[in-house]
Amino acid sequence: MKMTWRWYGEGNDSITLDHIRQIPGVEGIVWSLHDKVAGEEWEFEKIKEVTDLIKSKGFNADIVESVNIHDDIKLGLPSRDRYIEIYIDTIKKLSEVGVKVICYNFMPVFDWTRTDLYKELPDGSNALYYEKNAIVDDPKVMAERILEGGKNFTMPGWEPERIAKLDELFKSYEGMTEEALFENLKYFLEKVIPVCEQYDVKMAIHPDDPPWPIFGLPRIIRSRDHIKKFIELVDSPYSGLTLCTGSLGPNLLNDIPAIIREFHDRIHFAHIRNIKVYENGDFIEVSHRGKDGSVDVYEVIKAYHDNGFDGYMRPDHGRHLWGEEKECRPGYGLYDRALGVMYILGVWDSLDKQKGGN
Ligand SMILES: [Mn+2]
Repeated sequence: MKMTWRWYGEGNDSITLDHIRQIPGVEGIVWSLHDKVAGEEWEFEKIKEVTDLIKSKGFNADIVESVNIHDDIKLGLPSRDRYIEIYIDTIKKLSEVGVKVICYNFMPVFDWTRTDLYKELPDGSNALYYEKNAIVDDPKVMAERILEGGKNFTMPGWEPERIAKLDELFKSYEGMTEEALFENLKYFLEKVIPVCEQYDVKMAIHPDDPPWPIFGLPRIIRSRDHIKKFIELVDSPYSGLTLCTGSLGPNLLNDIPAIIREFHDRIHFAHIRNIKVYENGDFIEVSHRGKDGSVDVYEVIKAYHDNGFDGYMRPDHGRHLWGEEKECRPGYGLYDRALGVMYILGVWDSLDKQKGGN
């Protein structure tokens, strides 16, 4: 297992690479060109500049999260072929600097969704929160809330350019079914995966967050059965998963350790996050410690360890601690994620010892 850390780039993150160097065990930086909107070309010079900087601090730059997919691909419009060409061009450029895994998602219109970015926990820290009844009918109201909470940082999936076109976007998805969305994903993968095989870059789809349909839009990566169907769309190891415990976790019917054991050879990137699900179905992000939430984080890590997982892992979101919410990105503060790294590595190292390793 290779421990990594998501970093949003210079000037776009309150945390620096020098901070990250002091967290034990972090080998790689999960990066992206965060000023790019879906469908835009990625210039090689910009890719090289970011990855050179990351490597100069002693980290690998093996994972990109994310290269976002243009809505025309998700919608299956004739213009998708042009956007797929651009995507393929990006894959080739990324392979040139040694990128091994590209994380992406196939959620219509919205990426992740929350109703409160700074909900206070009993210990005085605060975290991202999802209240079912606070999902308002007008998605624009929610978009405004998220953009406001994001301060001046870019918010992946919530780019103002996209939000401005929300009405139009919703209209184009009218009548979209799960089946059609799967078909459009298959079309995309059939074009892209042969290139990935040739250039040795693995695609890793991120599950939908939260794991249920919102605003009447279908969501197709949210349970064991959906993942099974995805795996069979294009049966290549290069078409794999970013397994996110925080995204699958809010549906308590998802047995995450069992999902990891079943699909481990197609998981290229593991996101570890704990969430606490309340009786009414609302949920909040909590510390990585298993006992603090509804995800049995120990069993999750053990499922990876038992299967000799040698892919990439990162602590996903964390709470905001010790007042850091004033400057950090929502969900991406320094302290709780650093504690998360130590919890995950603590479990991992003790499992190594039990197996007789070192
Ligand atoms: Mn995640």
